[in-house]
Amino acid sequence: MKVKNAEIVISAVKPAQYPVGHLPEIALAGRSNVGKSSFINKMLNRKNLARTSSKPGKTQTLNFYNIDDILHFVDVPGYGYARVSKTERAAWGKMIETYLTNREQLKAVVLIVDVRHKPTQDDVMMYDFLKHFGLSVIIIATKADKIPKGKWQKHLKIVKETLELEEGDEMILFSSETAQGKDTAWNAIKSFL
Ligand SMILES: Nc1nc2c(ncn2[C@@H]2O[C@H](COP(=O)(O)OP(=O)(O)OP(=O)(O)O)[C@@H](O)[C@H]2O)c(=O)[nH]1
Ligand SMILES: [Mg+2]
Repeated sequence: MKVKNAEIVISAVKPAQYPVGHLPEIALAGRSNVGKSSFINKMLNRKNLARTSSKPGKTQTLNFYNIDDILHFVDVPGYGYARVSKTERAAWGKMIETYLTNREQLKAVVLIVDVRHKPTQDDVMMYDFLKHFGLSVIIIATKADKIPKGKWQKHLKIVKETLELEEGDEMILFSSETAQGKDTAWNAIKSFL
């Protein structure tokens, strides 16, 4: 997909702030610092549209990006960041849950995991949560550039087995450094629009 225009529409914390209209939405979920915002930037060929950081917890709101008036990407704050208070975590949970479970425009969730590591308990919980609510899921195993090619298959197998990936849920090896997997990811996303 050749993206011409991509721009932030709004940073929302509650439904009243979500964009109006009927553009289909694809949400990005995953552990804090896993590379959600980097994924968005790479998919859009933009360096820093979605703000990234080497420190976890950069994205704190639901950030809606309009892509050529065809779809919205929704950057979701990451989970599993230890240095937030219980109260903050509860508010976070409520905000994400409200969005993921009530948004008619939401067509699929891209769940991003780090291909180098076995998915965490939080990753498994998120996957189960998404499936429980009947959402379509695309798994992106990112940071492929950080492990040698010879180890990719072994790591993908661990991701698949740990998440207990359901038949039909696509898993795509990706890198925001090299753009590996970008076309495959776009095809997967387009199949849900
Ligand atoms: N080598 C490599 N580094 C990556 C890749 N994707 C992300 N990173 C790095 O990982 C760090 C976190 O990336 P972000 O995109 O900000 O992660 P995030 O999931 O949006 O994080 P939060 O907003 O805090 O939840 C940054 O330092 C990125 O440069 C990748 O595919 N390869
Ligand atoms: Mg982010």
